[in-house]
Amino acid sequence: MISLTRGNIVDFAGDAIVNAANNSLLGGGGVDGTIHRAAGPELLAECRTLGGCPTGQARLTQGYSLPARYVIHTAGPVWEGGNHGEEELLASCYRESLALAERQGLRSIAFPNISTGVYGFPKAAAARIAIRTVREFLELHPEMEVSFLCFDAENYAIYRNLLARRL
Ligand code: AR6
Repeated sequence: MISLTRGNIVDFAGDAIVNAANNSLLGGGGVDGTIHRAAGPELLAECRTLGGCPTGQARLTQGYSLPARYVIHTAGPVWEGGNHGEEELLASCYRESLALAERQGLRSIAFPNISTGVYGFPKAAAARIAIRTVREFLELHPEMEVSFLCFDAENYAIYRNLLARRL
């Protein structure tokens, strides 16, 4: 099942939220900074033990002070014009995050719009990749509940239109 919500991902009270992190996993701005502030300093302490995360892959931590039980950290691609494997790397972020959740027995998971902030990925293209990749995964794992958690109005409108049109 796919749902769409406009809001702040740190308020999501399901099994896991996904963090749009960087390769260091040591925090940053945007949604990453908000998640670290809301989770508390234990999150950074656990992230320090992980040794980073290659672009397109995902790592699991506890959620600490967050309502969500776990955080799945994924490093999205920086948009460099589209000819540097950005689309496949972004799809990989969604696929690897879902696979990690499924291996852990987590059912409800919320995604932010990975790479569409500081990393500059065009929002409509990113949304199409996110929706397609999640739908493909849900065909094999229909028990999973995936929320797209849009913070900004532009992303929310893009997702609402794409999900309604099944494109
Ligand atoms: N809840 C949900 N979505 C949010 C929130 C929030 N609280 N805050 C922002 N967004 P960005 P990136 C949306 O820049 O492009 C960090 O410094 C925002 O509107 O957070 O993947 C990391 O450490 C946008 O649509 O992530 C990395 O260095 C989306 O989250 C770098 O930024 C992603 O924006 C990652 O850049």
